Amino acid sequence: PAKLGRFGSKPPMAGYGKTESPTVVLVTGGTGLVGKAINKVVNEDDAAKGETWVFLSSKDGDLVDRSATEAIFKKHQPTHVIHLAARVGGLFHNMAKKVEFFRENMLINDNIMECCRIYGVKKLVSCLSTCIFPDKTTYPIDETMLHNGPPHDSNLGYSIAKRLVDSMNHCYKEQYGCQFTSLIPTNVYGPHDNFNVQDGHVIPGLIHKCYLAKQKGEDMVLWGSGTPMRQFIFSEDLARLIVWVLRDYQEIEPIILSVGEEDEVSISDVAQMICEAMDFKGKLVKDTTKADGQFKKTASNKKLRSYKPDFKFTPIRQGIQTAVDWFVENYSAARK
Ligand code: NAP
Ligand code: GFB
Repeated sequence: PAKLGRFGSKPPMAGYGKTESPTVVLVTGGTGLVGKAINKVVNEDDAAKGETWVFLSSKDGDLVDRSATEAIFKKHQPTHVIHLAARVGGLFHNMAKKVEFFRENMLINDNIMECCRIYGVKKLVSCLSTCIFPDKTTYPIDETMLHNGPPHDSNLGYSIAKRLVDSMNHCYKEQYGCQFTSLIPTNVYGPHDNFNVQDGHVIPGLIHKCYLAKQKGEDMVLWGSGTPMRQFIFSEDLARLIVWVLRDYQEIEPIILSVGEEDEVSISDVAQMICEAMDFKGKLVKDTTKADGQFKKTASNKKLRSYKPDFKFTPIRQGIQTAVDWFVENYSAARK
């Protein structure tokens, strides 16, 4: 049988003994929460032997800037791109900076898509998020509902920029035949997260607050009512799924990458798990003057299950313990 190509089941390019150009995978945002997890997974993946994987940080170039982006593509000549780089933040950061979340992400995404087209990238995989789905919706949410109404106002800027990626993936395919697709992760957590209390997401924010409360013998403050519901995916599970999307998922349509609806937990439940993982014996108090944001955004992973029925997710208690242990061990170097 023809030797299978590294990516997917297509054999190497046919004709005149031409072989495929060597695989160069460019990972934008390669130094963040998800990028670091992909780096770890790829280092343990035999299929990546003989491939070149480049993990970018903003130090390699500001992707908001078109010429800096072009210079990166010129230098690395990627055959595949996993596009993670974005202005990313939790509820409170999004509420405070809607214009910047829109502009920076829209500019980054436009630069990446155009450079992928110009440099003939064989496949581009971009990241959306379950928080960009319509706020007024039926549950569970699935991939077909992405544009069925306005997103929750708290992250309007971020959501509009992200939704444009899906719309433009279809335009690039129709007009230029580009293989551009996107994935829709639910809330992600794990080592190398952004633990900044004001700007970060809930799990790293609560881990940081719990650490400080324990150290100072003070109460730990949970913002909002604690009643909102979320599905959380451990970063290394998401990383494995992203590599699978790059190699084997052939659709232009987005695919939700999330634990099942049955794994949805409340913010209060998560706070309790963090206290236990940190062995924090103090009081957990709620500051209900702070926003709750979306009450729920329950996503279906039925489409993912149709491709990968046996994929095993890390149980949330185990994932939170790993994230807590990493933060305690790496406190000085952690983003906070
Ligand atoms: P992160 O930890 O904040 O990492 C962001 C990465 O993007 C970093 O490597 C950062 O570089 C880079 N970056 C930011 N602005 C840049 C710029 N202007 N030019 C070049 N690089 C830039 O983010 P993450 O949580 O890994 O998120 C990765 C992707 O997943 C994003 O597209 C995000 O929208 C999506 N997502 C995340 C979540 C979540 O809960 N975290 C949920 C759904 C979807 P530096 O390290 O140099 O700053
Ligand atoms: O992860 P998070 O900030 O963002 O979670 P979203 C916010 C929820 O956790 C709200 C509660 O219900 C908050 O009231 N919460 C409790 C806290 N304590 C804290 C805390 O110390 N820090 C934070 N941050 N929240 C985001 C979107 O929505 O989802 C982003 O805004 C992104 O764009 C992300 O896509 C995945 O889950 O509400």
